[in-house]
Amino acid sequence: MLPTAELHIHIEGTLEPEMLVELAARNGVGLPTSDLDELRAKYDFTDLQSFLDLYYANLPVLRTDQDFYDLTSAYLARAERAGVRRAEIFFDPQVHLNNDVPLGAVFEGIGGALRDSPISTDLILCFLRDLGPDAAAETLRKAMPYRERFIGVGLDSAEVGHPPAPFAEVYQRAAAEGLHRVAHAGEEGGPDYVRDALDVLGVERIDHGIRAMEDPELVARLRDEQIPLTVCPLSNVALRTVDKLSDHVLPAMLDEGLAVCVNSDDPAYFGGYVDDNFAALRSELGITEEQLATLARNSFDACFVDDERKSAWK
Ligand code: ES4
Ligand code: ZN
Repeated sequence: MLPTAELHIHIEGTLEPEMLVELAARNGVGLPTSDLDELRAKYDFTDLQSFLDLYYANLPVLRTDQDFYDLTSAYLARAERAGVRRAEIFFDPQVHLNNDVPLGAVFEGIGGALRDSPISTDLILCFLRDLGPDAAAETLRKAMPYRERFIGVGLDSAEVGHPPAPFAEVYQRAAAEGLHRVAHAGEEGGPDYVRDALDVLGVERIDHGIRAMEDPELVARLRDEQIPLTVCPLSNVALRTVDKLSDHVLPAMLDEGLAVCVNSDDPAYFGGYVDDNFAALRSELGITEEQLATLARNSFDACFVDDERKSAWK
């Protein structure tokens, strides 16, 4: 098993149908069906929005500390088997607040599971870009009583039509609080989204970034500045950002000397965890052992920890 860091994982995207049904029953939340095959049949997407519609529709089953604990523990147990030594985990507080779940339950539940795991972990709070910058600022304000429980902020949800620039002020506030900054960019959006995430939001890593490859000048910059890109190959296929894995730009990104690493994004929805992503890269893209070693090294280099801790994993 290749030891790796996982830096692009939405904890809500690890909700497997089995746990969805279990939590729905526990909390008396209705589902359109409890049949696992029928639920799995819905996991067939045409684009990012078609996935987000199902992802958000499933999340009202998460209600209590225990629900968040169980979700997170299940991910961490699976991640351990996948070779994950370090996980920097996204969560979407606005979803839970909108479902009338208090932030305390989210932090207590997820945080408890993190404490009970041997994997090195930290949390990154994501803003839902389609809810706009004012809602993001309000969310950061509400999260400040829990400031010591997360290390950074991110930007996710529907990308096209929701560019980075309007979030400049809330990212500035996050920076002033000593928080790390990342953003999804160049998943469905073009190279401009990646450039603005860097220049306007001051992000330290780009989540996805695959469409940066359409702009040679931007590619040169990403290489020169060694900006980490958290690429999610099975996610890109599932959301039809690429037609098939053999068309993926990951090998070209490696050839360009970009600081890419491999991640699972929403593994319950996209066909597998990070080890499954590595296996698919091997079998369908002919990624070599040497390239796999580079991807793993890049993942540790991109972690938000000091160099001493990194070298213990590498
Ligand atoms: C996401 Cl794949 C993806 N893209 C954007 N936002 C997301 N939230 C959860 N998964
Ligand atoms: Zn993502």
